[in-house]
Amino acid sequence: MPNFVDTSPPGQCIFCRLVAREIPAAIVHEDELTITFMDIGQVNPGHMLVATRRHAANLFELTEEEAGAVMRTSRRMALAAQAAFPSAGLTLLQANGAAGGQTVGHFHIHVVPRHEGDGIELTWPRK
Ligand code: DGP
Repeated sequence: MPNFVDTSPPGQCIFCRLVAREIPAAIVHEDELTITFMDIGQVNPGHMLVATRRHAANLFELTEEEAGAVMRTSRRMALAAQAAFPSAGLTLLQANGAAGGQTVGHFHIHVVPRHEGDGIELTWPRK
C-alpha cells in the first residue's frame, strides 16, 4: 500500500488545488471538462496526467460525458507526446482506490511515453 493517499474532499485535494491554481503545475492542456499537467514524478520524460476538472474521486464517479472527455484528451496528449518525446510506445494507466494503487483521490489517467528496454516496472502503487 502507498505511504500517502490523498482522499481530501472536493476542492481540497491536490488536483482540485492545482485546477484552481492554488499550487503550481506544468499545465499542458485545459478544456471544459479536463486538465492535463506533467506528473511531478516523471517515470519517463513526457509523463503526463489527464484529470477531470471536477472532483470525481475515481472511475466510478465519472459522468458519461467526463469518461468520453478524458479518453479523448488522453488520445490527443498521447499524439502530442509522440511528437514532443518520440518514443517506441506509450502506456496509459489508471488506478482506483488505495487497493488499486491510487494515491491521489481525484480521477486521472497516466500517459507515459515508453522506449524499448527502458526498464520501467509499472507496478502500482509506484515504488
Ligand atoms: P496515482 O498513484 O495513480 O494516484 O498517481 C498520482 C500521481 O500524482 C503520481 O504519479 C504523482 C502525481 N502527483 C502527486 N502530487 C502531485 C503534485 O502536486 N503535482 C503534480 N504535478 N503531480 C503530482
